[in-house]
Amino acid sequence: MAAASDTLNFNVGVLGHIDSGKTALARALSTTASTAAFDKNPQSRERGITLDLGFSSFCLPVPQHLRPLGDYNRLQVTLVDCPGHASLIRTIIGGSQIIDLMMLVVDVTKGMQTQSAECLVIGEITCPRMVVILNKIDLLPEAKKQVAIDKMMKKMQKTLESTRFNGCPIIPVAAKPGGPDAPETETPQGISELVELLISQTYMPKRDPSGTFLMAVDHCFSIKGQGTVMTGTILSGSVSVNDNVEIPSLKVSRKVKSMQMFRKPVNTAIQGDRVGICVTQFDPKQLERGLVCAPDSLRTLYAAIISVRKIPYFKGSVHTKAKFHITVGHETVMGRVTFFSPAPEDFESDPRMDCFVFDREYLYQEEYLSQAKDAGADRGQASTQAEGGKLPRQQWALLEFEKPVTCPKLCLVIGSKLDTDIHANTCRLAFHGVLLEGFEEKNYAEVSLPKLKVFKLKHKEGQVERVSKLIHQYMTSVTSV
Ligand SMILES: Nc1nc2c(ncn2[C@@H]2O[C@H](COP(=O)(O)OP(=O)(O)OP(=O)(O)O)[C@@H](O)[C@H]2O)c(=O)[nH]1
Ligand SMILES: [Mg+2]
Repeated sequence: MAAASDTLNFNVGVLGHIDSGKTALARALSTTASTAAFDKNPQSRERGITLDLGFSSFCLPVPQHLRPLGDYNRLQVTLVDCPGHASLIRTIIGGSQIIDLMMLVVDVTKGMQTQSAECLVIGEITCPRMVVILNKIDLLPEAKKQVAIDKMMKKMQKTLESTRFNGCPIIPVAAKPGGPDAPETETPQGISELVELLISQTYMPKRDPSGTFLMAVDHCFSIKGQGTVMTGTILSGSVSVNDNVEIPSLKVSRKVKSMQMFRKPVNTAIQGDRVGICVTQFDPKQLERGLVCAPDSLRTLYAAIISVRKIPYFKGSVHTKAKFHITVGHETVMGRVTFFSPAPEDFESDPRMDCFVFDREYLYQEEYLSQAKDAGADRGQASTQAEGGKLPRQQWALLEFEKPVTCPKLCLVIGSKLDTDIHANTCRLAFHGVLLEGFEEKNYAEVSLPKLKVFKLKHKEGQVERVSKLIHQYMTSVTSV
């Protein structure tokens, strides 16, 4: 039985606008990588098997630059083919949280489109590395092909300049030359080069087996006489045969009977691995997607405090009391936000991303504080800049969920306006953050929030005055600043 550790699994997300060719690219990559490009290495030619719609893999020899970093015999690249349709953005956000590298697929004849931009934003929040794929180069007229590719490359470089992916590689390909009606024998273009590029972009991802076990399940089915199989990606910790795991949404625990990684039995799997775990029987229809975890390791929250940042591309307002779709880890619910900042004397304090400090006093904000250019000013309203134009180094939001969410500690939070018209050509993602504190009590407003000291300032003829008005039924307004 193979130990999990001889294979380094590297997860590559395939994201982009609808119809940009993500699925065609994933298909071309798995085929090319497992045949032509690596004919000389018979052991590495092994073809990955799709575990679930959207997942495929191929194996490569461990690249030179990773060899000194671990005792692995092979590198398994798992492609996570995300949907492109705007309505499936929750799935895309889920997918983006399990990847080590993102391939942003752009139709070379169209350039950046609305959902390509949203994927870029999601990548900036969740993923350290990116490669841009300019697909469908076969559609460019032969005589002008190179010029058109160069032009689009320049345009993309410009777009990426202001992002964390400034200078990231851009590569032209044709994943399915001729489109849907072309014969399957038509060879994709640029795929071997892309495989080489992906190899050069791999790095040693965080693979820590010591954390608490948590896995994002994307598929669930039963095998007669054996049990129920859940396939997914391990987000943290490790799992072994005979462990007990909990399915929090069903409030049940089950014993792990056996496990497989791409059809090979394994005894144990760790963070980043893509695995199928077979547990004692339960009805697979009850869990299509969701989380499995170590028993009693997740909490179910009615409200939370997050460290928050606005997404600069979001054009709408980000106001206290507004409702957003809030993705907490892998779940999305409606919730109401209340923004608050440090007291002015604490604006320069170092951000704390690991916990929330209750014994300080905070300042209530009607709106997320941002630079005039992306705040109220460009909507013709008064800017929400703080006194003297200074911005605090950290801001927070209280989130109150319409229904409780189950999530791990310090998980990713994304707030979005998913009810925006998907044809409106605008970024629907409004803010993101890290969950610092959760409230598990249904009556959190009475039992927990009184210890949160948020108070309000009143602006009058340029003066800051103390007000003694309760800003929320539970928020106290006790001291002057
Ligand atoms: N001409 C040409 N057509 C392509 C190429 N790649 C994909 N297509 C076609 O583009 C269409 C969309 O391709 P898909 O791979 O399904 O696109 P997708 O990005 O996975 O789409 P969604 O998953 O729905 O977002 C199909 O008709 C493909 O045949 C290419 O390189 N050249
Ligand atoms: Mg697709």
